[in-house]
Amino acid sequence: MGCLRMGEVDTLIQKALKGDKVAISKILTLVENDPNVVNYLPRTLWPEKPRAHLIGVTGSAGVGKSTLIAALIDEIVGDGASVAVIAVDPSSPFSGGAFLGDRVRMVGIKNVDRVFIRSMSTHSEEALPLKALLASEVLDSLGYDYIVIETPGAGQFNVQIVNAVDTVVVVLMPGAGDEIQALKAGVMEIGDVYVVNKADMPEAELTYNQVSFALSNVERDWKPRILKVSALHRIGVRDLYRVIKEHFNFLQKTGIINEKRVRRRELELELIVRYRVMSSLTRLINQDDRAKKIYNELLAGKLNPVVAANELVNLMIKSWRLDTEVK
Ligand SMILES: Nc1nc2c(ncn2[C@@H]2O[C@H](COP(=O)(O)OP(=O)(O)O)[C@@H](O)[C@H]2O)c(=O)[nH]1
Ligand SMILES: [Mg+2]
Repeated sequence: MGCLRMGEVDTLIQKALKGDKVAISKILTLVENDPNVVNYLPRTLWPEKPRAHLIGVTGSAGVGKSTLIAALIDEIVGDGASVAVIAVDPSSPFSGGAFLGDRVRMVGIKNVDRVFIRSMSTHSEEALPLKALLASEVLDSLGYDYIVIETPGAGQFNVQIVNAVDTVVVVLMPGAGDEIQALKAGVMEIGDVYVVNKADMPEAELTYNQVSFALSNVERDWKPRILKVSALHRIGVRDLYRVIKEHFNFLQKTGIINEKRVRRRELELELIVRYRVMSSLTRLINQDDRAKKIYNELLAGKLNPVVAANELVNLMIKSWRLDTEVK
């Protein structure tokens, strides 16, 4: 549990359950520093049955994801609901690990007690999807109605988050030629809702038409929606919120929501197992002479990766047995 004692963690949890944002933030830091911490959190901090609507907002840097989320927060809060945001964009204005970013204060959100914003550090890229998903589960258990994950529109993190959330919002901006090409090629058919943001700019209409055309052949039960929005000028944001709710209703009515949540739990399992195994492997190679030897022989080309993996996995299993015997 890092440098915190169990008693302190209990106090934190009690405060978090009462909505104390500093306490929530500290708990998320614990999870971020070591996902295994979830082991020690009480069941009250893990939703047996997910309840929140989990939304992924994805798109290239600069398209206006953070601005859009800030605007969306106002709609959500104005509707009497609560929202937590996990921003994993390193260039995000929700910066500095703040639980309530300056940007949000700047746009004048009134009911700040129903808003929680968390920036995640991008230092250890690999475990990011796991950390973001665990954080979202904890936030769900704390009762947030909406959980929004902002993801940079590329990379492994993006792929995994897009597969794990309930609703995917793809944000584009006028003149986004490459993205339109990607849409036509079908590699961007990940969105439930497409937002052409910065609709206050001259080329917005053209981009909107291109996106509509590129998506016109998509055959799905849920036909992706395309919206023109100006996040900065707060135009079309209410429509976006309405469509997001419509999609959630669709997921519930069709029962697809359950499939999504099962898939999310499966992905979490896979990510945790991978995290455990890889951290165990790293530890073994650093601390165990036999493991170190195998590793060096692999690098020197004396062992092939399959043989090396077999031997390392055997050593790992033995070290795990020892672990459990000690306990
Ligand atoms: N003209 C215009 N600019 C916008 C709009 N939304 C965001 N921006 C600007 O686009 C830039 C990038 O926005 P940001 O939200 O940080 O994008 P992100 O990287 O996708 O999170 C900022 O300077 C915003 O003020 C919009 O609707 N219209
Ligand atoms: Mg951003």
